[in-house]
Amino acid sequence: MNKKIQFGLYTAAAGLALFAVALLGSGKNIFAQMSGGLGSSLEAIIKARELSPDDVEAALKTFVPPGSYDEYYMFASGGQAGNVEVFGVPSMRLMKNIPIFSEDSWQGYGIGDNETKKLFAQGKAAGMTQTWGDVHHPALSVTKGMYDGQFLFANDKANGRIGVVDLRDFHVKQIVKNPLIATNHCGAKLTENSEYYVEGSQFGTPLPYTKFVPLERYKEEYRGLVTFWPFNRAEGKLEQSKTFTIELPPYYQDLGGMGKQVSNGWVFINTYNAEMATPDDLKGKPPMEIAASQREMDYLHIINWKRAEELLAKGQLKYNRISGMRVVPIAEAVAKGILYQAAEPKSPHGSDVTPDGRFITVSGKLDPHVTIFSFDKIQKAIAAKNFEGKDEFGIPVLRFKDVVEAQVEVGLGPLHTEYDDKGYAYTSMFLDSSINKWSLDKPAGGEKPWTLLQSLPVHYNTGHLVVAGGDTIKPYGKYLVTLNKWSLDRALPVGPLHPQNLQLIDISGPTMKLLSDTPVVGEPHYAVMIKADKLKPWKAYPEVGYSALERKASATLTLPGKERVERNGKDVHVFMTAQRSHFTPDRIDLNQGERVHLHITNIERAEDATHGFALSSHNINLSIDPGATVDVDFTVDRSGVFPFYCSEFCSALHMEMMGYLTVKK
Ligand code: K7E
Ligand code: CUA
Repeated sequence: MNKKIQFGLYTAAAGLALFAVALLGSGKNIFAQMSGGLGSSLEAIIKARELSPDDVEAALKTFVPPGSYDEYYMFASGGQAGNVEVFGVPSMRLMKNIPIFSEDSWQGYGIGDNETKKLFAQGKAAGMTQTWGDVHHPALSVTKGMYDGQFLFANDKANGRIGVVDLRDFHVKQIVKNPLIATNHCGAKLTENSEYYVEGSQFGTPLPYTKFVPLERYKEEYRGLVTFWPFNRAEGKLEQSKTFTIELPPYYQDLGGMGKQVSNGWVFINTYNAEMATPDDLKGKPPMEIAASQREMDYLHIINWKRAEELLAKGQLKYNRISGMRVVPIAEAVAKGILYQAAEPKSPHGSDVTPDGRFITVSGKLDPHVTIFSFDKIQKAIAAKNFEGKDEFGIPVLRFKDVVEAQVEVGLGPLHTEYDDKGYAYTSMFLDSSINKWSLDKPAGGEKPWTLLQSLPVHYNTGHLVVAGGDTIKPYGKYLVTLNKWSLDRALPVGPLHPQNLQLIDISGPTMKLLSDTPVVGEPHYAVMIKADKLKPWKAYPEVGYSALERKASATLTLPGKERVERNGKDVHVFMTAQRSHFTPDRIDLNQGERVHLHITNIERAEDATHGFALSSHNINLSIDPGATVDVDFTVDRSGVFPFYCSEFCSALHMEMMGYLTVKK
């Protein structure tokens, strides 16, 4: 549309919008200041910036005035960057990076400190320390099916690991490695009260993956699995010794939907590559992407984890110990009524349970439909033992027509589905580059059930999408963010590697409306959005040097006046404090070959008074929050004079906050 005509149309629409804002505003009379509607200066800005009525409306809906807060936190996976990024919604301002599997020198994460070394050591894969990860699915802890704002979990698909973040300080508390599998994917879901974190494998491997078995024995000896990790909330830890694992066929496990409410106790994991194709193109095998897409149907695993838990507790479930993990064989899971399957359309992705737990939506990447399974029908078919047969592993397969409630033709490349608070579903369409809204069985607006209602173009190639609270039993609705894989022309060019693109969409009305674009770095997969008031992060560690977190603070805490250097043979312990604008001690004299243990306590109590500790030429940078103690051990193996300084601009005399570490040959 011609911008001038648009501008003409503008006055009515935006005038109304502003009027609404004025009415809703907290008593501030915007109108009075605008003398007769819009105000000439506002009109001039709109004209100069060539804004359309929709642009102005979007701006009004997303603008968060300086000093004001956003309504929601969004935690978005950073993909190969190995982190989770924290955004405010609706402004989409980036507020924090939470490094989990990768280093972050700003936060001194993995840049010399002992705590990260310990975390990375917990997360070794095949005996090797990994300093990156591929985060796909962040998940928030839940209580009675609702986000409680206490913990954040994230999986590392590349190395089969899980990180646990404490949302009191936004620090990683634990990284666990599943010793059975190389890669994971469908985890990132918690049971209704965070009893378990549920981790599913991705690519089939021998169990454990560190055992060599040739690919020729794929069907016989390769397997997938689902591991249930009990979560000890008081400790903030997943307990490896209490896990149980159910062995699954070596189809590629994709995504898991946790049962909710009526279906609590069950998990639904879709799979692809039911063909069990393995790659070998130089020997003329068909390409994997073709070989793994031959069959019309794949399998949805339907797992009664509650029953497995109960039988285990009673000693009535047989398992093998593999790499210290309790692994229930497929045959045992089938015999005890724990594992079933349903046929599902070709190459599915997404397995998303509705908030009431009655339906499970699965998207066929190569099928233009989303398929909605009915939990009730699944239960009835299981009770009636109404199976069409078994798969190659003896797992009963439910008849597709017996368990499907509906199929909605949504278009090309459906991936993930989330739900709002009004009976609608939203599916991300990778190939069509759109978000498609459709009705569940009882849409609030009275539309026909199971019907496509709107397709909103997004830019471009959406992967996941998130509705505020979309993963809970009572979504908040209101906003949806689509996490797009390609940005193409949506941001200033920055070289051949483009940013990814997050787009904020208003879903509060009968039709979806695009509000904003936010280019981001790192590939976003899933994200979760929680009401801001659910989080109560600490402003400083509760007591100087002591926190509930494992910082060994009590052992190495240094209080003012107690600073000292203790020598014990070649070990030199330096108990140091940091306070605006001084390190005490600020001179450390060492001999080459000595082993230094720095214990630095930030004795500030003031909010935001973080100090850094950068030591030249030693690959060390620490970030020491108020009240925290950070430890670092290293051997001085080179002589020289090495200044250290505070790397956080903390005060007017910050530049003077420094010292020397000297090493005599
Ligand atoms: Cu669709 Cu790993 Cu959740 Cu990415 S997965 S998009
Ligand atoms: Cu402390 Cu700068």
